[in-house]
Amino acid sequence: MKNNTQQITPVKQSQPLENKGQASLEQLRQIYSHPLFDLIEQARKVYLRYWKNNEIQLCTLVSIKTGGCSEDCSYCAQSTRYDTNVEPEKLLSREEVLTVAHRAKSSGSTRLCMGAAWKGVREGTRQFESVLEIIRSVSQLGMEICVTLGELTPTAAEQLKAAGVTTYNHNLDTSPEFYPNIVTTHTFQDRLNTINFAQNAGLSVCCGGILGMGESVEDRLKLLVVLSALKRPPESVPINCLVPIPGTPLEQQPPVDIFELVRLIATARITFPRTKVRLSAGRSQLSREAQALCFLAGANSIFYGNRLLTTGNPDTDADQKLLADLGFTPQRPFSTTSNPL
Ligand code: SAM
Ligand code: DTB
Ligand code: SF4
Repeated sequence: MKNNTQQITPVKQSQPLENKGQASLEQLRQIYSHPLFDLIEQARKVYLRYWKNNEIQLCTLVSIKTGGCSEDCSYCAQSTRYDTNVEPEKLLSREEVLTVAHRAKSSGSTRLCMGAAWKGVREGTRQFESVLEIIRSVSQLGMEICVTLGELTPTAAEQLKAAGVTTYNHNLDTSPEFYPNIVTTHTFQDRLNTINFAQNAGLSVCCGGILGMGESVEDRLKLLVVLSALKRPPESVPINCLVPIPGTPLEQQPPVDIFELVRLIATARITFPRTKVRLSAGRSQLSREAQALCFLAGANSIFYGNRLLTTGNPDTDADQKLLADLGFTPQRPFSTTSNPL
């Protein structure tokens, strides 16, 4: 789809899409294609109506099990299918994770997101029992806990909830149509099944995607359509820009256009008024001004800390300066929208 704004009328609708059921692709196309400043204005109105202004969620990522993954996700540094510079490691110990969690908490982060390079987990295995132990310990710190461990069974989802997990991260990454171009070892439906199991277990879900894998704008909007059709809207939507990993099939992908990123963030904000929209991977490649534009368009969460999973993130010093310069304060843990309507 072209960003042809010529025949498009100015934004009139100042209501978010919620309570009107699932967003249609046509609705999202219309929203997305407004003149950029009209789109941002619309998203800003929705943001101000639902969220405390100038607050941002700070989340720290920790890779608790790095590399050696059986899956062939073509963006991923941790797949065994590609010759990347990531060496497989074993599961971190409870003590190692607690050290990171304490450090994250004292640096102002309110959510610990623990990621594992697994196809999935099931109840009763030694590794899963160890992860549950880690979660039980970290949950004593008063931080929100997010985990991303791949596919779940219904019982594993219930056990995660019982251990203290706040949110399960499982990204759909792109449209159902484009998905087979980037992954062949599992299906889009497999991902949806896990999201369902997580929601059925009472976990909130963090689910988003990656821009810049060769998908079209239509694919990005179709992802939002699918997210809007979930039983409950995601608690957070991470919007990642591809970090091209040498050795993967996507290593040569060009960077995402900043205005396409801003448009998608604004469209997500309008589609999901009560959802945290996270400006996720790829922030190191964005200027301070570009990031400010993303926040103006409705992003209200970031990964905070020098590392993502296997790649870099802006230094905490640089982020603290950016947030201070913008007049932002960190959101408290377990915050939801300021407007319960
Ligand atoms: N194995 C689990 C899974 O696939 O759900 C959890 C870890 S996986 C690395 C979590 C998410 O990180 C992916 O779904 C993808 O959205 C994101 N991700 C991974 N590599 C990325 C990259 N190179 N650039 C941007 N996002 C990436
Ligand atoms: C998400 O949406 N992005 C994070 C987190 N959820 C797990 C992961 C980003 C990974 C970026 C590439 C890397 O560091 O390996
Ligand atoms: Fe990477 Fe997760 Fe895919 Fe494994 S399942 S290759 S860790 S994105």
